[in-house]
Amino acid sequence: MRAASMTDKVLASSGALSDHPLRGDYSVCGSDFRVVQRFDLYRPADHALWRFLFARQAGLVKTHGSKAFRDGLAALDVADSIPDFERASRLLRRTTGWELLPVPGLIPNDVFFDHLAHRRFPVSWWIREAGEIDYLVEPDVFHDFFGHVPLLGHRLFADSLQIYGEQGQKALAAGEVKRLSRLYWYMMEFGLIRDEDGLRAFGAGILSSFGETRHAVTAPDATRLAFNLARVLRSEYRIDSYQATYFVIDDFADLFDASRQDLLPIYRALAALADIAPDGSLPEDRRIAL
Ligand code: HBI
Ligand code: FE
Repeated sequence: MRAASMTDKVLASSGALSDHPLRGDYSVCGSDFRVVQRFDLYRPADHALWRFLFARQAGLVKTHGSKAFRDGLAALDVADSIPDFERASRLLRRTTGWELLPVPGLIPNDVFFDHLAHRRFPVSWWIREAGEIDYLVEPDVFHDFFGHVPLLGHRLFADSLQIYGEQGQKALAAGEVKRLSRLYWYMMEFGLIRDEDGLRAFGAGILSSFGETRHAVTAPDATRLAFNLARVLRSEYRIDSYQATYFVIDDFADLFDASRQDLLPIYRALAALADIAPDGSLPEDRRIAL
């Protein structure tokens, strides 16, 4: 495929991003969107930016991140420079059978789901510029690696993510990707858990964000609801501000069990019900107190 048409395919399948060009180089990837992680193109300033972001975020993760995330992060041992995806893949293949796949950035839904269903996690290989430390439109290597990769070493989370990929393929066929993507958003990106340390974050969108980590776990004005699959599948989300509502699990088994449901009948039942605004509430919502 030509580079221009690959970019078009990504934009067409993601919707929200069509008003700015994608920054990755799509001319060098195959139809699976894999690229080579070009270590020779990282400048010293890129590694320095990684070290800065890592140190700042690792400190917050100690007090705000779930135990599973902290353990996974420590095992990766990537504080000092932009990580080598091959090295991390060797570790993950032994623990949960996952591997990392370098990509130019966002990839189309069908390709994304196929990779997840086969235990390949797509990771943007480039890092943000120094002038955009705290706000970023497309996922870079810090978001993708620091945020998502630690939990790929956790058996139940890793299995849930593979099943999400399979659910994605079914949702594509059923025209239900928009609804399913709310599960990814509110769990894989913005999930909270009550673990042995109390209320903690495990979602990548939270734990790769300096500001949202504290907001999600401690802000009195954020709404935290007990995880409920149907509630999540009805809930709209915003991509341009902190989340107004977070969902809380008690165990990764909650996510695993939800991921395994036959979702087609649930989609059908929900079609008759209104979506819920990001800051909306229902009488039956179960709030989790701080
Ligand atoms: N591509 N690289 C990348 N990372 C994502 O998280 C991603 C994607 N393409 C599609 C996508 N996410 C979502 O739209 C699906 O989960 C629905
Ligand atoms: Fe992400």
